[in-house]
Amino acid sequence: MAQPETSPKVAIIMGSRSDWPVMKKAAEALDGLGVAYDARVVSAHRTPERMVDFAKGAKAAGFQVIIAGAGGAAHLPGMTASMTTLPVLGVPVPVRDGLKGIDSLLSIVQMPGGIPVGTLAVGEAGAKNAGLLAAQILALTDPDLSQRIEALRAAQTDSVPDSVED
Ligand code: RP5
Repeated sequence: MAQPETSPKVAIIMGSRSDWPVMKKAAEALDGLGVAYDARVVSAHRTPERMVDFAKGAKAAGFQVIIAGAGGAAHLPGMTASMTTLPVLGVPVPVRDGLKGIDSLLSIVQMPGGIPVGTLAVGEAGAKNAGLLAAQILALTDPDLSQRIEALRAAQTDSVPDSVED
């Protein structure tokens, strides 16, 4: 008999509470597919020890995918990826008084070879896609989840009208 899940397989971490309005799109995508997650604030520069503890312990804690969002000089995804071999999906968050997310994007996407971060689009679309991509990774070994993703794709296709007006 299948054992009940004891811990979520997806971690959503972000550098600040101010990232949550964007990062909750990842959470909503996971909610829509029935995938449990843990969301928490882990700052690379304000709480560096919390980041190290999280990243080094993530695999033992049962996580299989990490979604990491940060803005500005966005070290969190890359630093987290350097301390775990779990896949890390990076979401560039646009910050107020920042460079509209270009700063975050370049900080996250330009990882030197050897420590990969799968970087998504800037902002809400990137966060949503990070949630969907995390689910697709888990679905490689979860046929029921794979079917839910197929159904979501089909519903999305069906929702697109072919006419330009009602
Ligand atoms: C980054 O600094 C966070 O990821 C956030 O995007 C940005 C601004 O943080 P707050 O000043 O709003 O806390 O570390």
